[in-house]
Amino acid sequence: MFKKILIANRGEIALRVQRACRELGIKAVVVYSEADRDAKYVRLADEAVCIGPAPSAQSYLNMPAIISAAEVTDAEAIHPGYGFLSENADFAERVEKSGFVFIGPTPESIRLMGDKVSAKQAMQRAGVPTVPGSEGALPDDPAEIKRIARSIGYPVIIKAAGGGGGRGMRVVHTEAALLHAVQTTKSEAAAAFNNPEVYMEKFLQNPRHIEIQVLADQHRNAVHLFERDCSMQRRHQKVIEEAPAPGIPRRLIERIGDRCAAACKKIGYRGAGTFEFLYENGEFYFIEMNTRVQVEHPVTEMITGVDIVRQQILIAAGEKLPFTQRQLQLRGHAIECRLNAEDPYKFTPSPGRITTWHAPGGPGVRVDSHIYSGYTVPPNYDSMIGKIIVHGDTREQALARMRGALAEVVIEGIKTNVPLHRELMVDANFEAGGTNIHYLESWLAQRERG
Ligand code: MV4
Repeated sequence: MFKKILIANRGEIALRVQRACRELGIKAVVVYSEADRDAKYVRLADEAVCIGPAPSAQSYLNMPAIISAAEVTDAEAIHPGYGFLSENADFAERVEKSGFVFIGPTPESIRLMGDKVSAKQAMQRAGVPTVPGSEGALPDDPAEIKRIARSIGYPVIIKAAGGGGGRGMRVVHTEAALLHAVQTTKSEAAAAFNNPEVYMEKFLQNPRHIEIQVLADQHRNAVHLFERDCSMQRRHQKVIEEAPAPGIPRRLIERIGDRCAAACKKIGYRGAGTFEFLYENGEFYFIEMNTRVQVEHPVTEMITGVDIVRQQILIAAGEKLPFTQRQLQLRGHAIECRLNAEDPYKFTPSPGRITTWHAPGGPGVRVDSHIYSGYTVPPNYDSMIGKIIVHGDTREQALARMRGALAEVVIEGIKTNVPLHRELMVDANFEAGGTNIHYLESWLAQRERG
């Protein structure tokens, strides 16, 4: 097993990874920017290395600085967390070329999934159902593009191969708008991703966003850890996640989960990963795969009892998965509310000093956060400052526990989205379960109108 791991991230996930290291008896090195100098997890770490000034480009995205920090501290492996360099194939490659273990998939897997056209083709070949669309990237011939759109049927969506997570896409409702949309998406993609390739899909109008968590070791074992429902989002930022997904037949999840695990084996995937699907009218359609640990991994940990970050580390060290698919059982229901330092209804960031913080607690309540009374939220990074996760025997119990947890929270000095969460937890449609990806934005618009 590793003796020392470097954590190439910040905030709550840096703390989360550090906790997993401690439990495994592994020393944790954190890297930090000048803006994170006073963070509690920096002090808690066995060693800490300042890697640059506040802007991410000069710190958390600074590959040579991070690799040098691993060298000077004698770390053996690097955990990238989420965001930043976590899905950067070149970084994974440089980590391994420098003699460290990258705690994640191979650079080849990251590259395969980073290109959404190759990802979709690989999944199709592996038997994972995908959204009907173009076979690979769109050709240049305008007549051919029109023919493809006609065969799919309008509305269609044009997506950049280099995009993902909502970047570089355009919906097209009529043939009259098609070629211009393709051209615009291509030039934006060339500028943003240095890759002009685009592909076309049938546009699904009211889907839910359901994702499947997988774990695969380096010995051809792969399992799925069931699903998460991440439909409650605004502008591609998830706000609430839960597991299991309300109202989706278990046999359907088992079937799609088995396909995902089989696909992992087929492509030689290793580590934790997430298959993103759109779910509409009882059907699953693969859209993208994330090759990192995700923000919402705790809801899966709560319903399975599996420590996903611990497993990432063990897999990277070459160990076998300690359970089979059959040994994994779904237990109860979990809900996560993301805590953001922002105006709860206008969503403008609200960095600054947290004067008071009282965390909620009690049975089935978990708080993953690095904040404390007196902590200053820097203005340089994402506004997420933590997560409240609850577990219950039933969805009703989980909901009751989340309402209780949110009622207990005291956070003063900055604005947070806690008031928004309190409202959503008593919303009749959320309570009923199964709302789609557009629900939150229409709820907010409705609320605005009064
Ligand atoms: C789609 C779609 C409808 N039809 N693809 C947005 C993020 C990226 N991961 C894929 N996205 C979508 N792809 C087809 N063929 C609708 C979305 C979408 C969406 C997906 C998941 C969660 C939130 C979303 C919000 C708007 C659009």
